[in-house]
Amino acid sequence: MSDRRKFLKTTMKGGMAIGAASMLPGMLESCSMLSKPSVTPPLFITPATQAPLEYPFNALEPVIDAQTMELHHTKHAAGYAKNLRDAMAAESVPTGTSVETLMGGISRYSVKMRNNGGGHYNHELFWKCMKPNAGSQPSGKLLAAIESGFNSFGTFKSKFTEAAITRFGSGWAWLYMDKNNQLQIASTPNQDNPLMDVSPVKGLPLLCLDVWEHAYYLKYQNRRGDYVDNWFKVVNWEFVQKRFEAAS
Ligand code: MN3
Repeated sequence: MSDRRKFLKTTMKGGMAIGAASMLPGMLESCSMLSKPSVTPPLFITPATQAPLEYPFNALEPVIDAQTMELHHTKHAAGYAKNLRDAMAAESVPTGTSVETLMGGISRYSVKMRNNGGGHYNHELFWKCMKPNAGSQPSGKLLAAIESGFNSFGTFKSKFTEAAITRFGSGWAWLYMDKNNQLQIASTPNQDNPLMDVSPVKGLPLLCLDVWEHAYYLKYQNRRGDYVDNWFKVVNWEFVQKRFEAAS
């Protein structure tokens, strides 16, 4: 059974198990949307709790300092996860509902759900997109797709950097796959992401970069460009590549 079918089956079981007839139209809509390749969540499905960080807080030094990582993971991101669970309880969303499902129908929920659901999802993906001693660029099918979509890895890097540094205020930069399985670069404001039905850019996020000041201010202060340049040294291209291959 493909991951997508497994995911849909699990989602539907979750929807049926609670017996809440009022949830079904929403679940069904989400499911039909999730059946498109652009939003199939490959490799993992995000619950409303934080996964353990796969490396120590100081592992990404000197690119990201330990204090920033610790505050970011245990305060900022933990706050989004908690507020998301509170919103899910207040708005009667079954606790087993994946965050991906929630994102696809986020327009039906509160601003609190949108901000904290996005905040939680984006950070869970962000931690996985980084690792210590990372390789400098992707390889295999992902590299080929980047070269065909953006001409070269260098051009991809400049475009992604531009998306990250020109995002006014707080937000995220993305490499994502659109509904035609094409790679795209975009940025979103606040904690929005391409899985959200309210987002003007839609698709499956493959790689994300947090450009909120809390992600870099202690070390880089106002120098977001330096943070973005250095961040490429810790991108976990193996993870992004596996995610890409699972989705395409
Ligand atoms: Mn953040």
